[in-house]
Amino acid sequence: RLYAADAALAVADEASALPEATGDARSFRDLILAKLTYAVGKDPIVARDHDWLRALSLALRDRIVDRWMATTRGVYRMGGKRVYYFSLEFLIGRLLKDGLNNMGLLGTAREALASVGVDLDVIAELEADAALGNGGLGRLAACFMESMATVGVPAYGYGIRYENGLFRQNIIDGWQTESPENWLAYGNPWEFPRREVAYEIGFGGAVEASEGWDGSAVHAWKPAETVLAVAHDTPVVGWRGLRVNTLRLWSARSPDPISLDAFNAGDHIGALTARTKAESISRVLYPADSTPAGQELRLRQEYFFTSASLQDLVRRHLKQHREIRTLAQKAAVQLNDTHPAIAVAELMRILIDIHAMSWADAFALTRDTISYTNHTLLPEALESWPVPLLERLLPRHMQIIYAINARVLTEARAAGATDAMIAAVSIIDEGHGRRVRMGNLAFVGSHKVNGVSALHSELMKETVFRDLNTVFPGRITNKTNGITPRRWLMTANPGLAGLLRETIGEGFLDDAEKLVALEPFARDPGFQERFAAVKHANKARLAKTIQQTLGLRVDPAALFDVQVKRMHEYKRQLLNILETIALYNAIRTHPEKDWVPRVKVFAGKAAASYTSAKYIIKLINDVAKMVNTDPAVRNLLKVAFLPNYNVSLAEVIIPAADLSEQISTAGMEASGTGNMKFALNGALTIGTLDGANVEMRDHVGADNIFIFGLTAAEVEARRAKGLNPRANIEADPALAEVLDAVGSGVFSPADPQRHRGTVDNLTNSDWFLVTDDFTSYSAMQRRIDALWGTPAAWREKAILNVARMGWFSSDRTIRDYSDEIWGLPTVKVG
Ligand code: T68
Repeated sequence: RLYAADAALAVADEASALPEATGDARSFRDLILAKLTYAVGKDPIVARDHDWLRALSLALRDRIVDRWMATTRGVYRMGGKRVYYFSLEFLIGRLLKDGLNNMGLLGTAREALASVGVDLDVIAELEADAALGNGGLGRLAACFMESMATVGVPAYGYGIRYENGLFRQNIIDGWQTESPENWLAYGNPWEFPRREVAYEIGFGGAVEASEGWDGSAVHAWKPAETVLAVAHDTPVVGWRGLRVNTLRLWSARSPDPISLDAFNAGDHIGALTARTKAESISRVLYPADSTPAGQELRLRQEYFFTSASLQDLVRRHLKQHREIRTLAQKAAVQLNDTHPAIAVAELMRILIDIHAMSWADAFALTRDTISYTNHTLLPEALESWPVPLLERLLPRHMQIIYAINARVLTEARAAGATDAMIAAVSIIDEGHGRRVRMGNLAFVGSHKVNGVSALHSELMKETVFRDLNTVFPGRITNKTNGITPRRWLMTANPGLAGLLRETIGEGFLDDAEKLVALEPFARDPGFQERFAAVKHANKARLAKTIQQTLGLRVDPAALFDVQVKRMHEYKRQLLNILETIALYNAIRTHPEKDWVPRVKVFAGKAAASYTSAKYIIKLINDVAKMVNTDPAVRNLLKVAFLPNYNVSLAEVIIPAADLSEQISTAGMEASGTGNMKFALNGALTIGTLDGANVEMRDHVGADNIFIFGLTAAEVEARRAKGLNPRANIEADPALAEVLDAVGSGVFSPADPQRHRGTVDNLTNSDWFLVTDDFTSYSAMQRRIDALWGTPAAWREKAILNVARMGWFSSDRTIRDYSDEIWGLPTVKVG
């Protein structure tokens, strides 16, 4: 381990010993102009903003590439272990500003462009937002990639280069509609296509068994179809540009671009069908979070990128180390959820069928190499595939899965497992027409299995993996999520980052936990003023965005109360909008009271097929329409639903929030990461004791976070005993009034029945306990109003949140993975 730590340091030294050209605006301007001329092919006189963006990106990329090669060379030379992060999603967003910031070139680039009359902020807005992910899981992968480069973990991210990422959300007459988002329309300056790095991925066909030299069975899979996986590499720059890792995304190609026989026979369309089918694998990201797609194309995507990535890393390992048996010492494969869980069977196939390893050796090596992160407990979200589908698409893998299962069940039986336990730990679910449980496959094929917050990891042991945890005690561990402070503080909130630097110096830039140095300033009136001024400027910027996109004027002096995240019933945007209606009613009934002006900001996408979530979007927009034009509320309340939530919009919204809504039904949000972004940017949180909110309370202090509602244990108890939403509604007249209004069409006069279903569902079942938590949520909101009336007290809490959120840096998370799962050293930054 010491050896490897030295190696990482040597890599950093080599990188920083490169010729230093940073900080020189004139030479950087010359580089931009050279790119504009020779790579973009434009004369500066006629260049448009997009041309400048491309030229700047290519100039920055040159600087990054120097560090990239130094890192890659250094890692190779030292011969240490690499991490391979397997994820079907990388929600990276824009890369320009973050890249400039990490390379120390933000000021340089701004100055260089200004000298040719170009505004960096204007062109940076033109960059496409790479939305190769749905939500938290995909964004976590992006934060991890940046942190691994920062703390010196040599890593490859492996995923799919979707031509169309997450859909664009349009709001038409208050309803969500979806259209494709074409992020590659203007090309992608960050990626390097590697046509020569291509692997064959097989599907279907049959397995031929023969006798090996020693009489053992030898299996050869003869796939019926082959698709090519072609690599596209994007450099990922760590903080201060000291190390640069690689994000390698696979694109699907057909080995035969056209069937000439069919073409010559006159079937011009049919000549292309094989190609279209092959290439459809990397066409589009599945837009459902928390529900498995369940379709064959999805399974093809999963196997496609998993197989390509394993082939690639095994090839790299053999080229460097010659010996397959040392794989686990040199490679750590982290599975981001079960989407790549087929890796367990694929690695076994590679080791046994291709490298002639014995079953026992292969399984030990596989388990030592792989580990798995779980992101959800929702039973409906756990992936499983019908046995016949797997058998048809991946016949050899199905055999291997059966064989793994047989051994696991024998082991469990020997350890004293009952029939019920055997049924629960089995990879094959016999209850629902024989399906392969990908979570169980990932679990048994991993040396460590982790949850993403302390609460979630504990609940994993009690629920989904209860019996597996008994058979394999100690395998489950916790790794609380984190966020990268480079993107979510420095780049997104330069005003706050600048103020912090002036106040506590630069230390926090390298180590977010040094933000605690801010604590002594929490009550300092001078500092509070400056802190509030930064927040106000961020709110003015968001107000401008709201005005431009919705034509709605909001006052930056009002309390900005924000809920932005995927639309999901368990996240309870419905609780928020119902309470908003209650507030609206109260303001109208008691106009004489001294109300706190609030702006309710919502944003988030619903899966296209998730009807009830789409109705919640519509309800928010129906309420907005009425409230925003009602003179009776006198600007005391505004409701804004911002369309097309993505990383770039988050970067504008989060720094402008006063209040962060993290109000999921306790026990259902695995961690949350938006919660961390808001608090780091000085918003106070109203939240349940769910996911990482629990640990946030521990860190910021119970006085500095607004916790309400039932605990996870209480939720479980109420569900067990039977929910009683009617009683809850009867007990709270304000809630009854709200539901009456919504159900009878007060907010949808043209279609009074529109929200009847939503209200009926709440009244009759209320699985997410909206009516159970409504009263305490509402009461907490009024306490928040009261605090807002004392700005000094509010600001003190907000500042303490910033000071105490450093632990939630993804650098800390990555160090934890490195120490306890990957067995890798990390380096200090700075
Ligand atoms: C999220 N999961 C968790 N899933 O909901 C969140 N799912 O609590 C946690 O903070 C975050 O993961 C990171 O750990 C997701 O975002 C998905 O996006 C998803 C996508 C496809 C299929 C299933």
